[in-house]
Amino acid sequence: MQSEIRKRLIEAFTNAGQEYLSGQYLAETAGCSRTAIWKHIEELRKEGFLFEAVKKKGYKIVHAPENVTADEISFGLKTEFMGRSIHYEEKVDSTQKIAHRLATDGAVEGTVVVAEEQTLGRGRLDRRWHSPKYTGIWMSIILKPNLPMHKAPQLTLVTAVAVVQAIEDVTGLLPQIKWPNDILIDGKKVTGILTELQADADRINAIIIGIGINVNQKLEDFPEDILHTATSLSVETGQVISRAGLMQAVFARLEKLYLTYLKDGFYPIKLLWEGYALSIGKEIIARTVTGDIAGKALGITEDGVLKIQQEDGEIRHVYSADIIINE
Ligand code: BT5
Repeated sequence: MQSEIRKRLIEAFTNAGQEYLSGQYLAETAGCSRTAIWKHIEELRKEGFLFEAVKKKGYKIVHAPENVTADEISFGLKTEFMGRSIHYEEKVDSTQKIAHRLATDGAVEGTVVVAEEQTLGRGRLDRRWHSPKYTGIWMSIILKPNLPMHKAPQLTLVTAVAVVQAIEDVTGLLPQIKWPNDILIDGKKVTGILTELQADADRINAIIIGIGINVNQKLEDFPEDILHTATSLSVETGQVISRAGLMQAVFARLEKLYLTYLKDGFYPIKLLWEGYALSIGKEIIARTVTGDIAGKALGITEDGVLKIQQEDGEIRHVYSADIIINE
């Protein structure tokens, strides 16, 4: 776990902007001795932070490192609770698994599990999510909304809108959403979202939102089976994208949308979602576990359920499926 003191230091430096902070001030803010502050600053230096130290003035951060550390994700983060508690791992089987455990153990809302690499990244229906080292964002966010269980799928859509907005903020690209959980650029998948539940009777105890974003992979990094269907932000922009910066953007956008959703319900999110949706108005096939449903995608209901109009005019509601779009 990230040191609580370093977290407070990063927060103080974030708030200070370009101002210097004295050792005395940092010690008071972080609640430790000045000697301890010095040691923590050394730790941050080892992680890649660069400080400018000026006699009688104190310290200022002049560079935050590129590799993703919990400290770097915290530096510059301006949310209330989303991403405020970060559980960082170098290598895990799946961040979902760890997040489930933390949620059961009482992790606070907004806690995030991030890993540099996943050996068994999960998709839906036991499919695999390819999560190679250092190149993507593989993370699980714990939310604890007071909602009935049937509303949980709406949070997948809330998250999809937040990720699209964050990608747009950071790269200028304009991705689209394929119901329910794929984010595509020019028809290729750049992000997958997996929402899992911990529930008691009909109430949600915790919701674990897994987000996988392909950030800095090169085309040749993708394995054969997804080579023609996947892309990364770096492939699309020709640039290396800061993963920590993008994570911060996701946290900021998600916090805002999630609070709107809790306050005003799904309707405002539905409008945004439809603005980014790829399949609305198109002829599609929804591949469900009980068979295919073909027809025109009309939109989503108030609950986030996909509406398809069949050739015979009947309107079907689809709760879970893979969508194939007939271009
Ligand atoms: C998803 O499933 O798209 C949800 C993926 C969620 C991954 C995150 S990473 C952090 C967290 N921890 C986890 O263990 N999981 C979550 P689905 O719609 O079932 O799509 C899976 C399919 O996408 C696979 O069968 C492949 O065809 C394709 N795929 C796998 N890895 C990919 C990648 N990196 N980029 C694009 N497509 C991929």
